[in-house]
Amino acid sequence: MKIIIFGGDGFCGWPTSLHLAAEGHDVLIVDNLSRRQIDNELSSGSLTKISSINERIDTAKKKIGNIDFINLDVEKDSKGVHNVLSSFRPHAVVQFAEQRAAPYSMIGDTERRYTIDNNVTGTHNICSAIVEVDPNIHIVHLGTMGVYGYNKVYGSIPEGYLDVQISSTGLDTEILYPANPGSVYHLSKCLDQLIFQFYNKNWGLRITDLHQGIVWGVETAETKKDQKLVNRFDYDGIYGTVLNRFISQAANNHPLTVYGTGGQSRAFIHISDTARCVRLALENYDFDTSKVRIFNQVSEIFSVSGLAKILEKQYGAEVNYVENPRKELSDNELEVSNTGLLSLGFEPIKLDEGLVEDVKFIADSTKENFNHTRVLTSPNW
Ligand code: NAD
Ligand code: USQ
Repeated sequence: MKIIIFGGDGFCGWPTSLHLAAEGHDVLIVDNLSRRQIDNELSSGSLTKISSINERIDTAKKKIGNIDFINLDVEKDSKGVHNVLSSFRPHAVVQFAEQRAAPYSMIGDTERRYTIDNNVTGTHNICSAIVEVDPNIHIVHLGTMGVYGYNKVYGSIPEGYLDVQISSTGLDTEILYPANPGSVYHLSKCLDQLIFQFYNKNWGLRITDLHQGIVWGVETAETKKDQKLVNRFDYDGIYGTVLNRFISQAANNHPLTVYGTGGQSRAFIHISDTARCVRLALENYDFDTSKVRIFNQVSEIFSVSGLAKILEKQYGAEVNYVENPRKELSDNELEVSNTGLLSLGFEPIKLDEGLVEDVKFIADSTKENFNHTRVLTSPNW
């Protein structure tokens, strides 16, 4: 299959591109390298030393499979998006190319506007160009569990749609799950959902939205094949996500930074499973297109304090409860359906299987890069 990976230089996009190429697909990465730019802006790069995109692609061509790269901004250059679709003629595209950090999106006016403009317009440009070039191209988008909010108000969280009864008429129907974002970043993903709903309704576009939980881990079978293929690993207070932060903190004798009570429950998935799930969604493209297909791309639920306790017990990490910089529930229960991907053959990696290896990798390879002053850098909101 010919596949364009928008955002293929990022934390999720790079290992997914390698995995797809390793499985025999023909992959074209389209990325404007803005994430590397933001590393410079925040002075807090990846803990692993990532190669330049050219080194990555040259190495991947030798060691992995068919893979190429084009530098293009999907938000600013709509013509470029159109051109790359008409020249490469993909069967499918994967949309990872968004500003993905909730804290970054809450720094101030510039970052709020950048996140909405970049994410919403970029995603819309892709949909609009697909209508023109070939409406049969399957769009796979990385959404987030954060579109639902994290609570059990409507019971266990279903895959995208909620069964409801209209009280005035008694009608039983299905609606898009009520959006409940917790940051401007999460809001951008809620807006993406409406774009997909309309493009599916009006032009019948084939769209899969993968509402992914928090990704943890760093290496996959493919990134391990050469040091130049290593994945990025964010640990700072803006781009670092909770479990990877805890892993790097445990490996570097930094107290684990539990925000607030640690009673926040979230869904998690290992980076190798991100790549596998995206492949499953791409390869199983023959589905009912009367609505957007939505899957919850998650493996397990943990509370933040529960994760801290696991690392405390296994690695002797010290736990530090710090004031929560975020506006969020201090405690929540969470239950999430993930039957869609399971039915396609997804076999989730569990935390205890991957954790030891990831902590060891981070401890062995990144000690000199860990900067303790980059850990508590989140803005308050
Ligand atoms: P990342 O920041 O590492 O990667 C995003 C990539 O997109 C970067 O390489 C960046 O340069 C590129 N990009 C951004 N805007 C672009 C534009 N306008 N044009 C071209 N390229 C652009 O983020 P990630 O962690 O790999 O996340 C990828 C996707 O997965 C995001 O949409 C994110 O919302 C979603 N997601 C991530 C996680 C997670 O824990 N990392 C969890 C759930 C969902
Ligand atoms: N947290 C801590 N300590 C930390 C960092 C975070 O206690 O050092 C807490 C936060 O307060 C929050 C939870 O951990 O309650 C998760 O925070 P996070 O930074 O790991 O994740 P989040 O901001 O939700 O965003 C990440 C990705 C985003 C993705 C989302 C999936 O950056 O792209 O969409 O996870 S989900 O959370 O399921 O919506």
